[in-house]
Amino acid sequence: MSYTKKILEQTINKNQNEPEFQQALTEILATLQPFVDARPEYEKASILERLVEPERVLIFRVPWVDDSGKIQVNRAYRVQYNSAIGPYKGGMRFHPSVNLSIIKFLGFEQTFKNSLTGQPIGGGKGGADFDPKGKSDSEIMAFCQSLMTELTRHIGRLTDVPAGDIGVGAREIGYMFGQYKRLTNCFEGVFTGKGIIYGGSLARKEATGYGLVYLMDEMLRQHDKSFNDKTVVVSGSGNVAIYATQKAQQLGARVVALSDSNGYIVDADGIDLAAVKEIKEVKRGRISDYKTYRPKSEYVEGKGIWSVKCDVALPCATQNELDENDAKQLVQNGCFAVGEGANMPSTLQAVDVFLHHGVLFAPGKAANAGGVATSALEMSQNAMLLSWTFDEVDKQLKGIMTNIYNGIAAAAKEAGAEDNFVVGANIAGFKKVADAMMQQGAV
Ligand code: NDP
Ligand code: 2IT
Repeated sequence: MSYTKKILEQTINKNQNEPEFQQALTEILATLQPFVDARPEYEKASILERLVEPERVLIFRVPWVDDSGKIQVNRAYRVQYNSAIGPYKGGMRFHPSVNLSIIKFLGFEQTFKNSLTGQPIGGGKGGADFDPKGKSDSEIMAFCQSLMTELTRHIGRLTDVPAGDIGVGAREIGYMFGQYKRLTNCFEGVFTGKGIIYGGSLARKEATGYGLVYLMDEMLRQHDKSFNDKTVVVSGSGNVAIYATQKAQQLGARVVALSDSNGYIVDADGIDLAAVKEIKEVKRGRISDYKTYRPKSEYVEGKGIWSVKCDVALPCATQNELDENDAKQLVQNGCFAVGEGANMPSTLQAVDVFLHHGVLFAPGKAANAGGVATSALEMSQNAMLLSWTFDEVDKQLKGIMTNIYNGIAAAAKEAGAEDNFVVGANIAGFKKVADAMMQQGAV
């Protein structure tokens, strides 16, 4: 049996109750197989055995007191996956679905994603099964402070630098950063996505969504297409979805649908983003509220956003939100490009449908790398004690996304799989981390 296949089987067996982790492993190892098996030096150095095993996994209790005086308990995680090319770097997710499988899949993907950015950042991810929905500000603060009372001892600006993800934005990062500073007596760039007035980077908030559209725009351009006058469907209505919508609209696209976990809205005239920002960023409300701003729009309860006809689909909500049937429907409706703003939003079967039908498909680890890339720019600015303008950061982000596209396209072509950006991203991301591990010996 091939080396890659053997490690895939072994690792799946060893991590039986972790379906999301198994899915990410399968996607990456299956596409790496020809590349790795043609290079016996990787097997000799046990690169895959080391790559699939996180360097460290932390699981800890987070006790906090709610507004009624009752003690609540959540479970938190930090998976420090791989530090071959830089300090562990990756977001924190607060969502009731968070478990070890989800944080491991995210950390594993992050290792490759961070490598693709070309910046010196390793892979990590964390989170908690805490549900921020319906919690007061003081409850959010109590939770964040308690979580940091433990996490502080495990992180540092040159060790592990967390950031935001689902359920974690500027408010949560502020509370976590504040508690870290208090416990360590040290003002350091230990989080990214911080508020602008205390060390955050301009354009970090916009970066994941903007970066996604920059990469897709480059991909379309190199295939004689563009966003101009195209119909786009974006899922989710959080940080990534909002700024992907904004940039797509700036490039002349008509974004006609957005969603949240309750349902989706369709606005054939094009989404009014100011309304969405007020609902989501200010009021922390539901996407169904959009109808009060735009009475002619339609709200549909439940799943089904991928049945809305579009040219370009940008899944920006969560893992496995787009399955095989959704992919078939998109293809049938004429969708010719899909860019993953979320992490692993398409199931393995959905990806197969896209590739089989020649849809231009950009996997999350490349397409949504603009967020973490701009986090690394925030780390650079913090280290230099200075801050760049919005335009300077945005220009660098655009350059990084163009480089990522060119890198994954070249790697795909070299592997004999032109325009298969899943293969391209996995090989390009893997190579740098694997080679760095080889040069550092048995660590
Ligand atoms: P937010 O919390 O800002 O928004 C998440 C959005 O997705 C919300 O609209 C939410 O709806 C929806 N959503 C979340 N979970 C589910 C679910 N189980 N089913 C249906 N809808 C769901 O998060 P982000 O925008 O930051 O993150 C979105 C995705 O992008 C995630 O996969 C994340 O890992 C990825 N990502 C984020 C980056 C960043 O910089 N923030 C960088 C790279 C990737 P509701 O409010 O109803 O829960
Ligand atoms: O999935 C991701 O890349 C993020 N949530 C952003 C990570 C970061 O460190 O900015």
